Amino acid sequence: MGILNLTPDSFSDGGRFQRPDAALKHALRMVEEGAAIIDIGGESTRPGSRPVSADEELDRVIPLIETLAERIPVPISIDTSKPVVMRESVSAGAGMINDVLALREPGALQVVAETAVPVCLMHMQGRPRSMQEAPRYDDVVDEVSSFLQQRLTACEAAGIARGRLVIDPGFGFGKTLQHNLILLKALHALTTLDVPLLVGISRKSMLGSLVGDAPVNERLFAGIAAAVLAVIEGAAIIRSHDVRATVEALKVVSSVRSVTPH
Ligand code: YH5
Repeated sequence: MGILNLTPDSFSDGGRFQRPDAALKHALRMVEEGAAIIDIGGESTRPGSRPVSADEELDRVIPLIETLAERIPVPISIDTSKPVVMRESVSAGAGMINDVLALREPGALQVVAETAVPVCLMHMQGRPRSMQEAPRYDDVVDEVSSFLQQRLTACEAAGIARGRLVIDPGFGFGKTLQHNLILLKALHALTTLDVPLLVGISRKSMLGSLVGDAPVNERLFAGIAAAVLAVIEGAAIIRSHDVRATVEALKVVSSVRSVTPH
């Protein structure tokens, strides 16, 4: 899953965010590099960030989804927690919903039940504004696993078929470095829930802290190691900014896995 960079572009003449042609070019490049899904969303879930309004989010993502849906050959995933953005994005051509709140916003379960697309349910302790202030767990693996199990049950009760569901432990979302490391080491435990596992570690601060406080643009090698470990431990989808490097590293993992002696 390639992350479509929607950072503000000072050369933009079409609003606060990247011009559609620049976004399209980036998406096409990630597809060429091997991305099977393109994830788009605002920046509202970074630690310390404030929520954006639904109108602002719709203005930002709907025109882009309409443009991309006709021009790229892989599904577009919409990274949002707002039911109205989910509904309008699927109408505009999105083929997946990626929700860091795991459909806990009022109305989200019903909106998703009225669509037919896959949905990723992510674990987060707290809210982006304050989630990194004092994350606390008695047993992080147990708590993340129980939460995801509860959300799977809530989805099925709302009429969302289990075959549409994907889960994600939410690296960096209300977790200390130690919590993140424990989760990565025990990732395999989540495969017992019997739905595909998505992992997003790309460029996150946990990588920075492991390699001498590296800035965001110097976390690639650490991110590749984390992606490889995640796949070995059972991840089915890796969410990454660095598609070519990730795909090449994971080709090595797949090749070793699928080789048969003699
Ligand atoms: C995720 O893990 N993450 S948005 C801080 C960074 C770098 C990257 C520089 N949406 C996830 O990518 N959806 C985000 O420090 C997500 N899983 C799923 N399913 C945060 C992000 C980031 C934050």
